[in-house]
Amino acid sequence: MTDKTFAPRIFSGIKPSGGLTLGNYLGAIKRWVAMQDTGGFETTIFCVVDLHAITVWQDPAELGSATREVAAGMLASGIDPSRSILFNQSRVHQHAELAWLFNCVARMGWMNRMTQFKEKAGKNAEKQSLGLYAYPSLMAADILLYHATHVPVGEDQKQHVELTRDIAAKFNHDYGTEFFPLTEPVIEGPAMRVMNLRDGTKKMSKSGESDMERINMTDDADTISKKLKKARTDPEPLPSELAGLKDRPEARNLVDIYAALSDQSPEAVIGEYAGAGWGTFKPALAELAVEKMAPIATEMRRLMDDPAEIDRTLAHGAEQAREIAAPILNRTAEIMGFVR
Ligand code: AQP
Repeated sequence: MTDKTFAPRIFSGIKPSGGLTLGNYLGAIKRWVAMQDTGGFETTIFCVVDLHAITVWQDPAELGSATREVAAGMLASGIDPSRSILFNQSRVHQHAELAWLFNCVARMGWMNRMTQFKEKAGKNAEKQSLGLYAYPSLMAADILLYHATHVPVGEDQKQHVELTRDIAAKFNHDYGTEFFPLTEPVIEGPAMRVMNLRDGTKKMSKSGESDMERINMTDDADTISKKLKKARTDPEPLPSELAGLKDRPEARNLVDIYAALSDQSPEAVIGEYAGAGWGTFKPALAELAVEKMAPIATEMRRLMDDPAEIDRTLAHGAEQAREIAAPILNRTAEIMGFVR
């Protein structure tokens, strides 16, 4: 293994902390499929990050089914296990081991700046798990364990990928090596932050309180249509320029969702619907969302009917992941001076 040249390689993951949402699909999975198919990457690695899920309480009876559901969502959307490595994180123990090494590289001050921890912990920081606080260090391990050069993520994860670069740079500097790459976040496209359908200032999340605030990837056609038609908006029609959506977060969100689903820019969507009222735009959006998402939901349900097959796919992916991860962890330990 040379220490300086890094083949273009992608790593990204989703935590099984609930069912997948349209945010996960547009902000992550849809883009991963495109990168797998036409991105020109040497290796594409996608992970169900179950160790991240337990940073907040997960019912053991549900963690397994959520893990399989996330895997089914990736497979149904076009992640192909013969071309990408797909596995669940806890099966590859090197993630946790490298995370510990990185806990000793990362600085408290860096962790204290992480906005996701502040948002998730709220006023109850003292009662959160140590794991939630250390989450970004495990995420850095996930990425650097494979020498991933690019990480496609939504806007919410940008700060964590920057921290991954800080950890790699400090490790390289402290140990006088160039062993770890400085990974680039890939944040592009109109749906890098899909918002809650009831409150356009909040992110659409798996664990949000009301089911009406998100589209689940398992929702059927009627449910998708109903949720989009009931999505909160304002009384104004769509403007003729994108700038007219400033300070209209719910309207902007629906335009961005339309753009991402139809592979257009938000400007092109505004060009087509300038002056349209919600009575025109919402049914058009609902029809488009049903056309794109309902077949994925049907395929997800088919895959989830055969959990043993999903488990075989994840086990095979874990074997492939370990082949890359084990030598990188061993070399890291060697650089740090461990007797192995
Ligand atoms: N609303 C979103 N818009 C765009 N991208 C999103 N992602 C998540 N929500 C949106 C992207 O999906 C990938 C996996 O994220 P994750 O599920 O592992 O973590 P998260 O961002 O914390 O997701 P949730 O839904 O908010 O989970 P909970 O509610 O359990 O905390 C990432 O690339 C993320 O950017």
